[in-house]
Amino acid sequence: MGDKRQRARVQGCWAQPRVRPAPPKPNCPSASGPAPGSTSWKAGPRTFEFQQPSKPIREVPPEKVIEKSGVYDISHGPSGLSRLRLLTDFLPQVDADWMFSTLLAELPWSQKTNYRQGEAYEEPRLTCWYGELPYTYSNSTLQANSQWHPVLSSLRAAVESHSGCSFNSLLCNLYRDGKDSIAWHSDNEPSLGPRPTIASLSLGDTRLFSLRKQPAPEENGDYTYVERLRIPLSHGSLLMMEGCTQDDWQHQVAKEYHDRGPRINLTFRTIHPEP
Ligand SMILES: O=C(O)CCC(=O)C(=O)O
Repeated sequence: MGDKRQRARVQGCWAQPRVRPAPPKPNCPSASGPAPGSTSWKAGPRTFEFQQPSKPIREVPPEKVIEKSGVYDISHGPSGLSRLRLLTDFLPQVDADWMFSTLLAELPWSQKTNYRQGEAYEEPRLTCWYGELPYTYSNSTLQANSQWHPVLSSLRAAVESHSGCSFNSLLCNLYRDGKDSIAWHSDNEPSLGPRPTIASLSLGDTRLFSLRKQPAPEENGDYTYVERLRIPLSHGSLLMMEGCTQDDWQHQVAKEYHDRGPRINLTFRTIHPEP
């Protein structure tokens, strides 16, 4: 095959002489050409001058994911060390299974009403509280309740012996489906005392537990550039939040827009009498 013919085949068609087609005529002159009477269009090739941005370009830090058991020092300031400990298989699967169905059926779940700027709203989840003292957050109080369910007492003993910490109270959360959630917050009520250790045990469907660092004062409450972490909390896992985690970070369980089954979260805490 002649060289010319082969070249034309390779190009995918029987090539015509290579004449560049005329650009299509604009159907909206004002959008693609100069305004009538404008002179700048005729002034010759346009030049672009690089302008140094007045502010340095800031990158949003990529979200980190913690999935494996381990000890994670997530920050060293400004208040001090913030540490997480994750144990994905704290409970054997068979125990996690029967404990989940027992607690789902037998705990006195109810929906709490909170107040923000004097306005009442229902929490998007169910809760119940155990402890000798009441617990107040979001301007409403869960009354003291010393009638610990036997499964909760045995879980408290297991968490205490694993962690070496003691806990006198327990907040139970039930997320009925993916639409139930808990918004960004820190567990920093005065009754929890300084630098509280909180042990969070999960049963049921996996939900994403997110953390975001508190912004520096000069950010004026803008969380755009803060560090973020995501931890899928699975059936039978234990997450300990320690040190300054409640001072320097917030956490949430966001709504999820795909099918999620029920999940129970047990957060063991120590409550101190308020002055
Ligand atoms: O459900 C969870 O994993 C988090 C619960 C929580 O943030 C809380 O009880 O303060």
